[in-house]
Amino acid sequence: MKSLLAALVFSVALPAVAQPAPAKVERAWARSTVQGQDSTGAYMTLTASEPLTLLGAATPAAGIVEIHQMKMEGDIMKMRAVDALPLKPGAPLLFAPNGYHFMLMDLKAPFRAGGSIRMTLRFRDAKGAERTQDVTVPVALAAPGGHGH
Ligand SMILES: [Cu+2]
Repeated sequence: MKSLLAALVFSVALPAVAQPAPAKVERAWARSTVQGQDSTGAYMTLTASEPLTLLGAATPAAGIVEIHQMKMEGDIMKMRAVDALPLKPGAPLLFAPNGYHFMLMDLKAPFRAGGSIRMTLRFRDAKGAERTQDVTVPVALAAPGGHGH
């Protein structure tokens, strides 16, 4: 029974290893928190190599992760949750303060600059199959790499 289970796990795990990452992830970072703060933003640039829809993300560091969009409505900056985001192959999609971002809520511990969190991005590909991608996201006070956009 044990060896059958091991074989099953192996055969299930194998295709995931062989599959290339659905998207290129660049400039990932999450904003560090101050005492008592229980939500923060995570940012990155995603470039898909095939048509993808971003469905969401998860991290052990937060109870809830939502895709948010910041938008000016008149003179007021408003934030709203987005269900899913289409990614065009080769067209970088920016997650940045004042734009799309991952809203991390119900944080399990303070986010300290210099540390990092693990995030799992969830996509749907053109065939309707769900794909996931693990990302290591450094925690920082501000966007790394100066003023690059
Ligand atoms: Cu937000």
